[in-house]
Amino acid sequence: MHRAHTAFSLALSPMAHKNFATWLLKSNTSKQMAKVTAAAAVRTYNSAAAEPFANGSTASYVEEMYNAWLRDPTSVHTSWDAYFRSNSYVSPPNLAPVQANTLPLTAFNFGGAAVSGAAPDSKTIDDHLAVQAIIRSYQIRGHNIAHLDPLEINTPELPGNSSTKSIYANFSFGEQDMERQFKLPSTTFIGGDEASLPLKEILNRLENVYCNKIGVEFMFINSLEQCNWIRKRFETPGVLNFSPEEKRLILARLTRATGFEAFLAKKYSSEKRFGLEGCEIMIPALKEIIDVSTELGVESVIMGMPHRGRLNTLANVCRKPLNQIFTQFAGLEAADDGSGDVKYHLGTYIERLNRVTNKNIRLAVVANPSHLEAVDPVVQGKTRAEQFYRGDQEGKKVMSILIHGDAAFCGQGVVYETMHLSDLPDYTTHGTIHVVANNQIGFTTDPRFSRSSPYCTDVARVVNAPIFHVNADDPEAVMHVCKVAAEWRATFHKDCVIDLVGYRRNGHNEIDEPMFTQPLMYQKIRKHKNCLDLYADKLIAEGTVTGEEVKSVAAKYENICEEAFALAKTETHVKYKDWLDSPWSGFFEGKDPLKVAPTGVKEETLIHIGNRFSSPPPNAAEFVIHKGLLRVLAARKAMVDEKIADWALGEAMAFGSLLKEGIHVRLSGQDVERGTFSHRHHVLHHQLVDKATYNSLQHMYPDQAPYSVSNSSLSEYAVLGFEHGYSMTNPNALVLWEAQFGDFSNTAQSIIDQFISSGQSKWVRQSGLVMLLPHGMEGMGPEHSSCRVERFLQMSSDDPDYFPPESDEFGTRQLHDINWIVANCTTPANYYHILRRQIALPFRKPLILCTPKSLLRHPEAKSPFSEMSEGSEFQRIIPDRVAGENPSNVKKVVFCTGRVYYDLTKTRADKKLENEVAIVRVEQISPFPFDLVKEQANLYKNAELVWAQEEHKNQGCWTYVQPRFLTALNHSRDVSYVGRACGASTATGSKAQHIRELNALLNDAIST
Ligand SMILES: Cc1ncc(C[n+]2csc(CCOP(=O)(O)OP(=O)(O)O)c2C)c(N)n1
Ligand SMILES: [Mg+2]
Repeated sequence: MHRAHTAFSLALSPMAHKNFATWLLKSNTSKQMAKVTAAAAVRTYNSAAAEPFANGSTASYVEEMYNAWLRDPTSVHTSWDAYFRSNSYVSPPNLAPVQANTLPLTAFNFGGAAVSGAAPDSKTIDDHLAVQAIIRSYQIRGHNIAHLDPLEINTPELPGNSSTKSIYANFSFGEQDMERQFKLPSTTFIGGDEASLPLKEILNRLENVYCNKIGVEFMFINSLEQCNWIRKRFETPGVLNFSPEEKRLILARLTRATGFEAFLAKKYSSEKRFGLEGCEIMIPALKEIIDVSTELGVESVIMGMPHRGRLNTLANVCRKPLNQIFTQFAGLEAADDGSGDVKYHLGTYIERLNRVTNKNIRLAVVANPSHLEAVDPVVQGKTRAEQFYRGDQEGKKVMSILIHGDAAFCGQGVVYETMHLSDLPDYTTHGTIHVVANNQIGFTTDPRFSRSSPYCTDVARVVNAPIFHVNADDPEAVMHVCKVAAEWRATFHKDCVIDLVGYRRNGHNEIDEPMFTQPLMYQKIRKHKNCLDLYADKLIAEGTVTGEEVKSVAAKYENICEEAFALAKTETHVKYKDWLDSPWSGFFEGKDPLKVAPTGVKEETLIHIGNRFSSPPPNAAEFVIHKGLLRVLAARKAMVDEKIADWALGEAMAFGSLLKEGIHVRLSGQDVERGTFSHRHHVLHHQLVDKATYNSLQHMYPDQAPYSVSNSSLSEYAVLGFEHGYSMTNPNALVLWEAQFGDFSNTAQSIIDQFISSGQSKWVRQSGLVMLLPHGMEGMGPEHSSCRVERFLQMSSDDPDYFPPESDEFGTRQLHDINWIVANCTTPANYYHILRRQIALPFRKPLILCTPKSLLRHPEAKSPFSEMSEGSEFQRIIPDRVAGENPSNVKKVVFCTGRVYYDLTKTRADKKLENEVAIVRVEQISPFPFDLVKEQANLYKNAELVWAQEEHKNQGCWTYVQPRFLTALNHSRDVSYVGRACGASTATGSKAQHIRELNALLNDAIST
């Protein structure tokens, strides 16, 4: 393994000589320092070496130093002596809780070296410090030399004789010291009830705990409590003892996991299934995590995982009916709408009794695309939402498990972004258990070419998550690690990682030939017995089971598979609905699928919301608000009194009225609380008291739904994925994600392409997520200008050549049939309505909304309350009221969308062409309002029709609207383009050029 290479080279590097172990152990730099020295010496690559003195990983060590120095200043290194003399160190009272088995050093009789009760001599102290350093070395570095690789191809080959004896010979200790009794420090639990142990026993126990089949990486954690918690779970004698019943359960589960893959291999030998062979233990591992978590109170587990072992997980962890899985191999037609997905991407949702804990449990595996790790934030968002709606504030009832491949875990940046959400107040899921199915290969690439870090799991260190590496061929070690992981999560509600180090018995998929690229590895694999056989042999040898029992368990499972296989053969269709991961029970039932609830509300409601939104907190006298914000509130109040709304007020009206109706509103994204453009100000900050805030939208009505608004981390990929996952959970919530500027959303492209645009078609799953994308060519340069609306439109699934049948339900039916809605509103009222329509619809569709920047403060971009009150509704097209009164005078109709409308009207006014040029706003671009465009064109029978846009010709809406215009006009009239020429970049960086281009397009558009 790559880790070994690093450990080894650092042990030999000159840097290694400088570390604490060399002087403390009085060792020379002999090559034969072997295991323990290697464990100590690799300190230099650990971040601990660079950490400040008293952080978690070094704190207890410092304290031990300090205690030694107190007893005898010469017993420590001169640098420590200087440090302690400078009074820089204050011994923290609670740093190292004293263990029950701790005795003062003076209580020991060390073979005559010290007399009981008398001060110990310096050799005794030195030797004790050396022992403590050894213990510490094992705790920090033991994982580097643990036997984690079942194939043993990458185990470090340390020079010389690495037998235990020769290791100790190189310390100040010799053979003669092995029986000497040493007091155990408070930072180890290897003694159990013993306060001291012979050196030999100390070394044996440490070797077993830290260098056997489990490698625990945890000493970087900045909490002594957490470090001690972990030490206790691994060091306490007997923790790895399993009862015969437990062993039989592991065997039975391993049999099913192995039998499932074997059955598929037998029946569908030429089908890709991304089998788990070489890491089958993952199935019993997941079951153990779920069992222990259920026992500890969890009722719902949401899982995300890639291709490898997915079918096995559905079958043997979720217990999805086997016949449904087998049906996926039969190549049948689908019984329901949609385009479906390949079998190893599908999701599932199951409620069942956990037979081990006798508790009901809900298990969901979230459907995911090929894009590795993209599902991670989606799972987190869904988990967070489920916790929120259950009132599970600490994550005691709902948890997530993320399963990763080794190459993807370290290679994909979204893993890091997702990890960084793990402790944020509005994004935490209170601890995720990450399981890495580490088969030591990614497709055809070896780890040494796919990562620069020693382990594939190092990304988890940034959030202080403990990492439990374990040899996947040791089922009992794996189960222990899983148990500890589940308990860790239940105790600390923080992430942790299980690194299951196995191998991949076949090629990347079952059709691939692995010998092309990994010949030596696969020669080993061919000779290697599978985990089930190894474990069965062990249990038979120790007398826990008989050979007959092993065979009968396997035969029983094969029968179950055969029966399901026969049943699957009787199926004539696959049903996508069987694979839904987030059912919305009760949402669709009894609803007219084409009836939209009204979006206008009573004027008094608008006034009430407006007044609250423009008022300081009720305790205003004590709550010091920034003067600038007092002016903002006063301006809002003046608007409410005049019954008009600007953009921020229109948005607040939408949110407030939905909250009143019991709809939870969640707005998330970078700096959304204030708003990138300082227009929103949903969270007022007390100018004198830290963390004292007021959010008026949370105080609109006593019985309102909750309002969540949260500044996110500076991520688009993970945060958009998270909000998408959030929106999947509850249809009765408005979930919005806002990009800082629209173009930054492209760093989340795979969430947009793989989930938002296509999720319903692939996985019959709906989402009403709103993406707010600030957009507009305002001279800000190539970035900060375009949200690349053309990309969203290109993915819209309405047919450019098809004019749907006209009826009263035309608009709703279009919404029903399309994959998402793309709009660019020009008025606060229309923004308000389109947000409310998201909830008024009897189904859910994602909404991609280009949102304004300068319009936020534009004096004309305001709406009277009458356009938001009862009877008003969203306008897909806003006709030209003035020109429309005398349409026969109109020579030219300019269709446009978004903020350019205001520039066009100003130019028209300047040219006094209000009667001759009509300007029609297309507010909902997709699905295209064929009916209303036709109506407008018919109104101006003899006029020239143009589409004007400020984006370059190959960008913006033109390529989407052009063919649809022709369809709407039945190809009887033409529509021509006015705007910028094609461009590679979205906008010029030169202000002067920007103005020149804008004026040209405005003059072109407004001319007759
Ligand atoms: C984002 C992304 N890039 C590339 C691929 C193509 N691909 C599929 S599996 C795979 C190897 C994955 O290796 P690992 O994460 O170790 O999982 P394993 O297949 O070994 O279980 C690659 C590169 C992909 N699916 N997603
Ligand atoms: Mg792999």
